[in-house]
Amino acid sequence: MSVLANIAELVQKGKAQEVADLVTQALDEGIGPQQILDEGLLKGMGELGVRFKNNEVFVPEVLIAARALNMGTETMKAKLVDMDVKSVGKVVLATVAGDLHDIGKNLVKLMLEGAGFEVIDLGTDVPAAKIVDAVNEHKPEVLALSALLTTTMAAQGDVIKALEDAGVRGNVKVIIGGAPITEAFAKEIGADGYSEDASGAAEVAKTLI
Ligand code: B1M
Repeated sequence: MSVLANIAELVQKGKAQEVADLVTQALDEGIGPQQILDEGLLKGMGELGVRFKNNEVFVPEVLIAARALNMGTETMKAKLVDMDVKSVGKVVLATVAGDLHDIGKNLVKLMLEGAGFEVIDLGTDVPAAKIVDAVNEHKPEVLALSALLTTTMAAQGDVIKALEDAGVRGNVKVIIGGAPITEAFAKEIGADGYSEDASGAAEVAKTLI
């Protein structure tokens, strides 16, 4: 089995340390971080996602796999993030209220950092009021919001409304993303930008500032 196929399988089994070791091995073999992500880490999570949908695995297995995946991306962080890059701007990043999914958000963070942004990560399940407070405190050029559930995507609109109510909407560009999000939805709620993937989010952020 190839090292990437092995990574995909071990993510599904939640073997965090083995995943980290194999990511290091893959990097040593000269495989690029993007390929390790797409054909190893995310492939594994994608396959597990199908089994999750079919009720073949349940929340605990998916959580353990998520931890393994995050350890894999952490192992690649140094490769994905050029530490010498001068900060091109500040981004406040969050997964919106009611939503605990953080793998996509963490990838967005890595890509933004790789593009030279300083990222203030508020975590998951972040209420709109807390996001407005962070915008006021940190004065970022960009606010990046992630949502993975059809039941939480509306919370991205709530954040924009809260920024308007606080009189600070004009101070920050808002970009949104996540599996159920579309360009049309971004327009509908008045976001400034949308991307379907993490590297696109960094590109959109750059064009907005
Ligand atoms: Co959840 N979950 N989950 N889950 N989970 C999904 C999303 C689901 C599609 C599974 C399914 O049924 N097929 C489904 C949503 C259905 C829907 O709303 N339409 C679902 C459900 C229903 C649930 C629960 C309700 C299950 C339950 O309890 N009954 C529950 C909700 C909890 C909550 O949030 N309140 C739940 C819980 C969980 C876990 C906690 C077990 C775990 C999360 C662990 C964690 O994140 N630390 C989990 C996981 C892992 C998944 C799946 C399997 C994988 C998601 C993932 O991380 N994908 C997922 C099924 C699937 O997607 N195949 C599923 C990899 C990640 C890289 O992709 O986050 O989409 P993603 O990010 C992408 C893009 O979307 C984009 O960039 C990334 C790629 O480059 N992107 C952005 C993301 N944010 C962006 C922001 C941007 C731009 C791009 O700009 C700012």
